[in-house]
Amino acid sequence: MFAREHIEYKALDLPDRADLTDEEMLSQAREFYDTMKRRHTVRHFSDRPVARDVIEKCIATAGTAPSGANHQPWHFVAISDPEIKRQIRLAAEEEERKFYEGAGGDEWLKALEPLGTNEDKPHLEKAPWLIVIFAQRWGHFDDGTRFKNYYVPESTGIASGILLTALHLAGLVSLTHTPNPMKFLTQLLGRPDHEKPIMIVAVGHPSADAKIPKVAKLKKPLTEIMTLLE
Ligand code: IYR
Repeated sequence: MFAREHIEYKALDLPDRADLTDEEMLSQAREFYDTMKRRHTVRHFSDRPVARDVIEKCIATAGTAPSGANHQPWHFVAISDPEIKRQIRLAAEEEERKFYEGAGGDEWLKALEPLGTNEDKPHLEKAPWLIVIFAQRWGHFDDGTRFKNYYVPESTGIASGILLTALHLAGLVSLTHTPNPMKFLTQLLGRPDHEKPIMIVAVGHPSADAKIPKVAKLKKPLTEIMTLLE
């Protein structure tokens, strides 16, 4: 499908990828950690709008993610249309109602208690943008025949992480929302059947009285998430 040609990494015009000293590297790594430590999932949005160009650039950034065989098995639908947002909210709240009324199961519902979430999802209308991320189970050649995609959840997961990072660096807040089941998004947004909706990312600015759950500040210490074998 793709010609087996290569280009020299060194020949790419990447001046800011020049060799860093160990100190510079550590300082860059620290700076980025401090930036990312300030990312929080926010559920309360103001109605301050966000320019479409910003959303487009953040999605383009997500599209730089690595993927299985470089098939880039993702599609992003960016919605600011109030009527479509309203329809998504209504459909999501219908699914969430069943979930919180018991379909989620005791263990799951208990795990969510500290977050204080419920079936009301006003942010799906309030946030100026919703980005719905789809994973493509397979791709199509120009002649319409199918090819298989590889590591689809991993690839779309990485792209989603890069999207959240790009939004944060653009000064925005986001909320990853995963109504269960999410199939209604395929129909509502007119996407093909081979695409699986994986999450809705609500994007915007926090409201003046936005709150985050206290537990969200508790990240596991490095010693717990890392094993060092030197
Ligand atoms: N989809 C539900 C439930 C929910 C599930 C998880 I896992 C969360 O981290 C938060 C919520 C909802 O959005 O309310």
